[in-house]
Amino acid sequence: MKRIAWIAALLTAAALATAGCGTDGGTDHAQHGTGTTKPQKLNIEFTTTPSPAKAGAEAELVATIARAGEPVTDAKVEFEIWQGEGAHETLNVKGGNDGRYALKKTFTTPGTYQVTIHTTTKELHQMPTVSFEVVQ
Ligand SMILES: [Cu+2]
Repeated sequence: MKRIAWIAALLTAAALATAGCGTDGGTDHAQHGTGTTKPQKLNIEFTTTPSPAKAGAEAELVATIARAGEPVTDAKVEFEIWQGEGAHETLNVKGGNDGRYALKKTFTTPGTYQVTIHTTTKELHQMPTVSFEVVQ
């Protein structure tokens, strides 16, 4: 019973996460009917180079995406970036080689930023939010 409730909560969270995403409804939840089992959760890691990023200098923001230890090369990735109560900026992220998705960006204001990594694969959508620092 407890387990079922947990799974239901997960499914609800997944549905909410998808609904809450700013993408154009293009999230493909089609059943592929290939007899494959449940989509496997992605492992999404975020780093900046340099870390911490420096205000006024170009930084590289990198998401590394894997599934069951294998790089995911065909995900659609967007970084939604904001600081405090500031405006959110959503940027398409190119890449995918070796599961590495990166973009270069220059931040002018130091401080703590949030980034939501909107990640869409054929099977699922995951959007973890992490914070990173920009220093003077
Ligand atoms: Cu999303």
